[in-house]
Amino acid sequence: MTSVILFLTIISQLGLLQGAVDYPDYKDHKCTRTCEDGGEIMTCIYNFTLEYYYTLSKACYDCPRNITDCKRPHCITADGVPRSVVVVNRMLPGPGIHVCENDMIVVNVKNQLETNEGTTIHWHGIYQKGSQWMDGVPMLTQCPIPTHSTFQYRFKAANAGTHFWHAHAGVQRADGIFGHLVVRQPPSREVHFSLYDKDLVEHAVMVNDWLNQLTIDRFAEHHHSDGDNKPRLMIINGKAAFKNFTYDDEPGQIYRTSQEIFYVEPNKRYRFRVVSNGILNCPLQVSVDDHPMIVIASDGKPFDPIVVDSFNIFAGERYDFILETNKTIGNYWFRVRGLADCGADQKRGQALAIVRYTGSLEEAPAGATDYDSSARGGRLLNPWNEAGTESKIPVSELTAMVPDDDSLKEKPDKKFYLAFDFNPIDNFHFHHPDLYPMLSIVKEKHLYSPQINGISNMLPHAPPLTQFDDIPEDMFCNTDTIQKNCREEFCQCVHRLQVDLNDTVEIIMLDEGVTFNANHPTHLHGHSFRVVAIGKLNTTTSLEEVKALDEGGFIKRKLSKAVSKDSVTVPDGGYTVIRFYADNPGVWFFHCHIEFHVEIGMGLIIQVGSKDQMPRKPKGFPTCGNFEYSGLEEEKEEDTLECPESSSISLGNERYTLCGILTFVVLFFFDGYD
Ligand SMILES: *[C@@H]1O[C@H](CO)[C@@H](O)[C@H](O)[C@H]1NC(C)=O
Ligand SMILES: *[C@@H]1O[C@H](CO)[C@@H](O)[C@H](O)[C@H]1NC(C)=O
Ligand SMILES: *[C@@H]1O[C@H](CO)[C@@H](O)[C@H](O)[C@H]1NC(C)=O
Ligand SMILES: *[C@@H]1O[C@H](CO)[C@@H](O)[C@H](O)[C@H]1NC(C)=O
Ligand SMILES: *[C@@H]1O[C@H](CO)[C@@H](O)[C@H](O)[C@H]1NC(C)=O
Ligand SMILES: *[C@@H]1O[C@H](CO)[C@@H](O)[C@H](O)[C@H]1NC(C)=O
Ligand SMILES: [Cu+2]
Repeated sequence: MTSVILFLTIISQLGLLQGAVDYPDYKDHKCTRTCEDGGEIMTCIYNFTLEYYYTLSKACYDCPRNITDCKRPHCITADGVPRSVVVVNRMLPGPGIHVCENDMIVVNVKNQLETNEGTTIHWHGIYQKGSQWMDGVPMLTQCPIPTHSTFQYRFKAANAGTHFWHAHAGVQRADGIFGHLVVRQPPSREVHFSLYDKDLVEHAVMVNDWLNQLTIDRFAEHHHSDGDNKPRLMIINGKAAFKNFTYDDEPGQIYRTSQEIFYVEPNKRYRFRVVSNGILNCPLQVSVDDHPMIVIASDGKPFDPIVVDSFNIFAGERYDFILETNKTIGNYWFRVRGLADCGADQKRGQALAIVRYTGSLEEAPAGATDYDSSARGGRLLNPWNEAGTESKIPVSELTAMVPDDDSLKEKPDKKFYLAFDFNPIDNFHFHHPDLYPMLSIVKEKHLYSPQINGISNMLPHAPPLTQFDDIPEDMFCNTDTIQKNCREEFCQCVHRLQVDLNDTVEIIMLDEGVTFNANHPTHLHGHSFRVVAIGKLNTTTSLEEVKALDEGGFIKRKLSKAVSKDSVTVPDGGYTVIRFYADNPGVWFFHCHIEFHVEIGMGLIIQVGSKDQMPRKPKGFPTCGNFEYSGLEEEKEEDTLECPESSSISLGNERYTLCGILTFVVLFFFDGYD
């Protein structure tokens, strides 16, 4: 017996047993703790293993007939519909990272994707000042992490708030590579500390629309044929009770996978932290039956509390609210209702979770569960494509609780107009100009290209942040440099805006709104920005109209206490004006957070500072790029040059060059220790 234990100890120390079981959920991670004034700063290490996986896998045994089985480790239920997923540590969402301000976060990302895809992880909301190469945008800030290899992310949790992490490569984010990232503050640093009693890990809420198949299947069908881009439901913390399961031996009995339950005690004030990992164009209306919400922060930045009945959250945004549990002890629906491409004219998608008071029965809440019943009336924060009113409050009207800074000075140093829309252009990725141009096929198969100023962004073959000199200058373009007429010809390049370090930058984003009633939730990496104006003009608008309004002084900016965020939507037929202070040198992605839009070019990069102002990357940082075998001729020449003719020998009909063989052996040997 002792020798068996000894033997096992030895092999586990050698690491031979670990690989098989290493999918930690980090629910008891030592860094998940109450943040105290003067508390210790910690280094928080996580191992992420990325894999293709499956919902309702063999790990689920008899789920959902036996609901206890659904809670087994590695059992991912999602909405109950079996499908392939891409996940971290066999969880959905992946492991939550909960740390205190200024902790050091270290994540070893191991790419085990069987498809040999590259990957990266973006820490959405962390500015990465001083660790720019950890931002996780493939081909901008780093090379994609190849399969079978591990990349170590290491950065300080320097800015507090409700954030999240997600894959930034391909559409992996839409298939399950996402999780919470919450950076809490000690009481003296948290301005809203006195407003709530509890700020629990389990009250971090991740909401997103969810497909019933791998996103790349839907992507290909939508872009190359007539497949839709309309999800039918959402998941809350990876769960929804959607599919009905029946069994022959229990006729009439329906089983479903579980929905999320938030447990609360009566007469307490709870801080909820809601994150949207929205994938397609599905803004989400969030509400809790019978309870008002006191919204206190967005994207990690506090503002004067605002009491509403519901708020909308767009892809990439976060909202923190306080729920006071002063109602009758019972169960209440926590509702997430889809709008736009998930809305009333589409598949009417929603998701429900339960807020359960201690002392209430384990039963479903009383309220009706149909889509229309989830349309909460009353006061709404962050309306979708509607002008602001007394009861529909745009985020530009919030009052920031972070001090005013240089971003709010009267006159910005740089100003850009960015016109978003879907353009009817023969985008040669989806419309062959001779074989199937837009004009020759049925309307359902037209691909309207989501573009900014008529340009489709593409990624270079190497990341400019860490391999600046490998990108030829003529790969970059923007409205000022492009030579073509992009209304007639398809324009594609590495779309880049350049600003100087310490510039105050103003960006006037507008959505011309000609093709669809859409909107574009836009996210800036590396900085927060102030939202100084939002306006909905009409069903459509144009760059010229917005410019004229602006020049006429009709776009009023809020230059004092404007809300600070890093993600905001641009209303269809309207504008959103943001300001940021460019104090973080680097190459930062600025993009629509709708997966199908950014994936085919609705984004651009903002280069802050010149090449020599960029931070120095860590020693040995991986590189990548094109390879062309230009050395073949030279090598041949070298081989033959040094080879005396006399060393050729004949064996039967073949002639061998002894010298060539020797060279080969030497090269091979040399390879061994290079
Ligand atoms: C990460 O994995 C390594 C082995 O690959 C192990 O030694 C280490 O303890 C793990 N760390 C955590 C935090 O899980
Ligand atoms: C349900 O599953 C649990 C383990 O997940 C098991 O302990 C229990 O016996 C099962 N119940 C039934 C009725 O099979
Ligand atoms: C599941 O069954 C309920 C009736 O119990 C029905 O209202 C619902 O539409 C069904 N859901 C699906 C996805 O078929
Ligand atoms: C319950 O809480 C809400 C939100 O904080 C508050 O407006 C309301 O006055 C409270 N009701 C009672 C009866 O205390
Ligand atoms: C930018 O501002 C920082 C902080 O105020 C200052 O240290 C730095 O020298 C400035 N750099 C440039 C290029 O203006
Ligand atoms: C809104 O658009 C319609 C149709 O293009 C136009 O007739 C109307 O004048 C516009 N309204 C405003 C306020 O610009
Ligand atoms: Cu978009």
